[in-house]
Amino acid sequence: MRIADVKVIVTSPGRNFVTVKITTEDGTTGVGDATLNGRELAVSAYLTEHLLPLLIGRDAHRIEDTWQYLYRGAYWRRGPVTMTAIAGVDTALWDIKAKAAGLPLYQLLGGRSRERVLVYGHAQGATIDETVAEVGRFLDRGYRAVRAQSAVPGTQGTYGIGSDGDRYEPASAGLPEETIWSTPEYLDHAPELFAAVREKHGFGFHLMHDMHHRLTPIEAARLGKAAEPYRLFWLEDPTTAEDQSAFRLIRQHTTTPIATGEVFNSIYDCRQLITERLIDYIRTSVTHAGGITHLRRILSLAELYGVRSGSHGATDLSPVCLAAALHVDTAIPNFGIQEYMPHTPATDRVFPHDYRFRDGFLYPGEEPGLGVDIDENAAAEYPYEPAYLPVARLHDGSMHDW
Ligand code: GCO
Ligand code: MG
Repeated sequence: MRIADVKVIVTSPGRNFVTVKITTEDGTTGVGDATLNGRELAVSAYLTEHLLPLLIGRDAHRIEDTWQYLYRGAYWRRGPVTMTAIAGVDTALWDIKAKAAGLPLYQLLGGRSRERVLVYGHAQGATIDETVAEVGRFLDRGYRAVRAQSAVPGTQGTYGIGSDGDRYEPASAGLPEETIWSTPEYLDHAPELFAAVREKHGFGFHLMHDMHHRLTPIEAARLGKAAEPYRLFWLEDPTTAEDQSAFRLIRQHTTTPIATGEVFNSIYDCRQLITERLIDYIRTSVTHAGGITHLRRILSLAELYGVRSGSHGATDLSPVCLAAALHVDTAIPNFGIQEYMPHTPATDRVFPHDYRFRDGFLYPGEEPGLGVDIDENAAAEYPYEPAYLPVARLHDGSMHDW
């Protein structure tokens, strides 16, 4: 089954997405998500200029060999651009293989380990009261897990707060938005948010919160301790993870579970976090960690150490990524939870899909392959628009982690 054609489709139905579409000689097609928020065209150029010429004529069934060829064959290893580009190709090849077998992808990954995929929603508000009300709205719609974020007084443009209901879209057109951050205010505010949510809605659902890499390890340890009475499902991205050993300090101080990994792109980014049991959930996505082939390795390593999955599912990961994630979630033994932010109607139109949300769970569907496609005519209606993620500064003007 030779690869006859490979395309990179960049489309912007509300936000930018990069999609790889591979067609084999017999006309079977497969799609893969290769979106890297704010750096989309770097991945698109990497694919178009450097990977696509290598793929024509290769056997589409040789997924592992193609992965090794693209990873080792570049000499230059890892990094978000490389690994996202490889992910796009890898996911499309898995889609093709599953279609050729006439099976939904999860069957090729070992078959069902569960009937449905538990998801968490993202509740946001300009005040604690607003966020508490939003959490209630999610619970009313059947969600069993909700991440609560609320604007922090004394800051400007807090992470996780937008204007678009169920979804939070941080990237904006033009140059990066400048936001203002203050850790002391945040450390006082966050426990008040957790207390208010639990007081109003009780403990009968999973509550999580995203710190978005902004704290030092000792600050994160303090917040983890303060959060203990509210029994969080997890605290997400407490500190940056270039130095994985930094998580030891957090671990020494708190029993609040820790999740991280959305910016990781290889198993080497999380090896120490996993083998030293410094985290409870690994949140790496199909799109940013080299596709299904490499993500499976990460999740298998995690399984050995009792670390569960918590796949990143923000709106900047396309429906193609979400579909792929749901097949992985359905098959693996060490599934934890899946992030779910519904895409805009325009995005759903460009990417018709078989997965469905019902009562707090997602179902990947039974169509052969990933169960998602790209409508190229619809995609062409939404040309690329330059957009960036925000940056964060402290009150004195110095740069902080956004
Ligand atoms: C999440 C993430 C996102 C990221 C975004 C960056 O947990 O959903 O933190 O909101 O900021 O995916 O592109
Ligand atoms: Mg996050």
